[in-house]
Amino acid sequence: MTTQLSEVSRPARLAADDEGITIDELALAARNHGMPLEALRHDVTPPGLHYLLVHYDIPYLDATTWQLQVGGAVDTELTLSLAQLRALPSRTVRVTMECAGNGRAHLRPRPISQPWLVEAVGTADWTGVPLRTVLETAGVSASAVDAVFTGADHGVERGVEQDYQRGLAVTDALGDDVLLAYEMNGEPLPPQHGYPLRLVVPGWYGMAHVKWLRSIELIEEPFTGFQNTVAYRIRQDGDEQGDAVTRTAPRALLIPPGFPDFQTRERFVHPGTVELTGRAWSGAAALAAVEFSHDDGRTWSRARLGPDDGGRWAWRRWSAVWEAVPGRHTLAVRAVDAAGNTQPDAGSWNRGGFANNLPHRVPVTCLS
Ligand SMILES: Nc1nc2c(c(=O)[nH]1)N[C@H]1C(S)=C(S)[C@@H](COP(=O)(O)O)O[C@H]1N2
Ligand SMILES: [Mo]
Repeated sequence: MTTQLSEVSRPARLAADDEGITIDELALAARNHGMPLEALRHDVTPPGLHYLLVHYDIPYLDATTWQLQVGGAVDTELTLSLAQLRALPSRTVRVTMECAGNGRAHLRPRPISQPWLVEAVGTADWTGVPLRTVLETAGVSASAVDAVFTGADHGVERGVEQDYQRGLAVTDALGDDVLLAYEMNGEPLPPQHGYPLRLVVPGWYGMAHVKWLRSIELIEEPFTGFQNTVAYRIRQDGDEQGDAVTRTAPRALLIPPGFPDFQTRERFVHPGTVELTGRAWSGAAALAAVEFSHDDGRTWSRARLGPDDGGRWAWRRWSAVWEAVPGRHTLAVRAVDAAGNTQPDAGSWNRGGFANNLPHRVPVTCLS
């Protein structure tokens, strides 16, 4: 047995054609739960139903001694307590957060990692201090290019020991709605969602929203840490550099209609008019439309979009009507954004299973 961690990361494995979910994937899935799709009914996801993703262990932090360090290429280094952060002017932003690996378990071949179906999403009202306020107080040097956010959690990933760390370009870090959040839905952050402080970067996939934040360091070269340059890259081959995973692609989800079978989750409805509803969002360009199909994507029609009163970063409700007739059907939905991007049937496969957005398909049996 080796007791040395390697200096070089190994690429994540792809499952063999007929390989079922492994015990390692099951262990990840049991720790990192998704949001049950019926919870799409809530504008704001109730606590405990929001999806969860923790790479290592949830740190046990004491907010009375915890401090945030801000340093590196700044005029004045800062050390801030939670009380000091709470005393600054606050903002609340409603944000739909989605893991970059959402949908991974549907890909063929399947990248071995957290085996999400499509439920790695949730919407919360995040309250905190605009990151810009803290950065302006510290005075970011003109030479700074990236801000590096470090969490209090520590682990090993593909052979490399590390703190969870992400770099974000200074221009993105100074964005209007980027928060250092200490509340989720009006309550202190739960331990699993980053207590006492996390970063929230609206419109970006989950990996950017660093939890259990303990330091922010401004650096003068682009950040080359693991989570930016090794993980979270869109690659076809394990050894190419690939493109960074950033903002969310459009996605619509359907609340599975009718009632389920306990073991298989197969859905049943009775014949007649079925009201279909769900949510859709897009981080890169604003959501423009949702399309619905009752024949497995052969024909599509426009769904009705609900109000956008949750703001730019929150999902929107959509609805459609389906006249169910006896038999087996596959319902499908897809979102379209203002830049014309939609959810392709093929072509979003990549080695890590990131930012893939196949249309959501739900098989339903209409009883006679
Ligand atoms: N410190 C730290 N921050 C983290 C993570 C982590 O493991 N450690 N996971 C990231 C990933 S991959 C996702 S998808 C989101 C999940 O946020 P949530 O668990 O609050 O839904 O947190 C991100 N922030
Ligand atoms: Mo994630």
